[in-house]
Amino acid sequence: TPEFDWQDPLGSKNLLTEEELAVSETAERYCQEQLLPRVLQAYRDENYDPLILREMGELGLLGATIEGYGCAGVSTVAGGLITRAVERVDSGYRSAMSVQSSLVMGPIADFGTAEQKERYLPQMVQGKLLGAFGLTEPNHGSDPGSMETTAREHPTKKGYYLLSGAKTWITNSPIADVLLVWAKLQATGKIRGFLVDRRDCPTGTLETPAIKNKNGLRASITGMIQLDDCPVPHENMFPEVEGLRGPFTCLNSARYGIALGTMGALEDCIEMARTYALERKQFKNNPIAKYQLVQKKLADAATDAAYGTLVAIQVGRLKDQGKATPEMISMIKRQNCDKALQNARVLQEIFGGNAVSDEYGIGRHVANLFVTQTYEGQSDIHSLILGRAITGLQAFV
Ligand code: TGC
Ligand code: FAD
Repeated sequence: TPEFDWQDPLGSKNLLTEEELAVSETAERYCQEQLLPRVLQAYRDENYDPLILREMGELGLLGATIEGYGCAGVSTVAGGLITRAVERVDSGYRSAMSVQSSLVMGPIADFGTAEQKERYLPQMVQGKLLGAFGLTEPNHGSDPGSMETTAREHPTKKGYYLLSGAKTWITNSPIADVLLVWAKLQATGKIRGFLVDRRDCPTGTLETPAIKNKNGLRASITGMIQLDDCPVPHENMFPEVEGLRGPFTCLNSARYGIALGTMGALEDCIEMARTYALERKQFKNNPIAKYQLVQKKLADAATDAAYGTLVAIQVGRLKDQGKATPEMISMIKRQNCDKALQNARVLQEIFGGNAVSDEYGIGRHVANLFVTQTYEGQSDIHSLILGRAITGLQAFV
């Protein structure tokens, strides 16, 4: 008779191919051996070491689902297993990687010209060039369609646009070499994607100040993108994609990565809480793991992690077959982020006063998971996307 495995209660491993298991193992080993030992100090210092993306590049973990240009070309599920391994250590490390892979390399692969792909992808896959994705603005977060950033024809320099506007809460922006900025083309009023290459921007036209003193995601660097008549050559605009379809197509991939990624963070919380509960003794020298209320917390969390993992694998398979809808991605992004946050918060109680020490790591996951529930569409926004699909009536406005 098969034995129950509390770390994989519903046997999700059985759904994975040999290649996916190998990718997962490589990623897990790197993350546990190389990332885990440095995360506490990085979080305390609010510091992100860009060398991490180099290391990930060497292992083939960046842009892993993309075909060609030195990318690994693995399945969507394998890409998700990489995000799960990274987020088991810290959501901020996963964020830096997701932006590089899904939100900058992905759209260049999907929408870029042959020259754009040749110029950026071979360097980005190695982590030698770093990317940022600028959609959110100070006045427009959940409603990016109302953005104010514009691109107008350069009045004197032929073949150039001038970009002006501000993006905020942008992962990696202070360290990025190439910033994918979504802006309205003045001539048409339509949203277009522009590859703003820091190396080519004259002084004073592009600033990317960091946003400091965050109370979550501190091991990831976040900033603004301020554009003041920044000249960008016509050939740096994505040639065809127009409107919100551009940014949202890549968000489908990034949101998928978060759905499996947050299961890694939750699994780490379960493992830490279980170990703690077995070691901590209260009342007649009993481990607190013996008490029913503590066991229920672990049972709830393990159930949600197992369910969340299975559905993410199912949707990943459908995505590779061209059968996944954006609403499916909304459903798993919302559910997995919400469940990871709720359970992590409850598991935190198992640590008693020690939960307050950052050495125990659970508080860091809780603070990070709030952010995962907020970015890439806050959970209530995903509820409205689902509500619209179920009723045919939109409730945004
Ligand atoms: P709506 O009318 O719904 O759609 C406008 C156009 O966009 C298309 N579209 C999609 N296409 C592909 N995939 C999707 N998921 C799509 N969602 C929409 C749609 O078909 C339509 O195309 P067309 O050709 O007909 O024009 O637009 P709306 O303005 O009513 O949108 C409302 C809403 C709520 C759906 C949308 O704005 C939304 O999802 N808001 C949330 C904002 C968000 O997710 N921001 C993410 C910022 S990036 C980020 O957070 C990165 S953090 C990364 C990290 O650190 O890990
Ligand atoms: P708002 O849109 O102001 O929403 C505030 C609240 O109101 C939310 O709870 C929301 O659900 C609710 N709300 C809004 N509209 C409605 C409605 N119609 N009905 C009901 N409720 C509603 N963005 C990028 O472009 N690139 C990045 O790399 C990036 N990285 C990020 C990193 C971090 C650490 C953080 C915190 C954010 C990042 N973001 C990034 C921005 C993120 O995507 C936005 O914060 C998010 O989309 C929400 O937008 P907002 O903060 O403006 O909130």
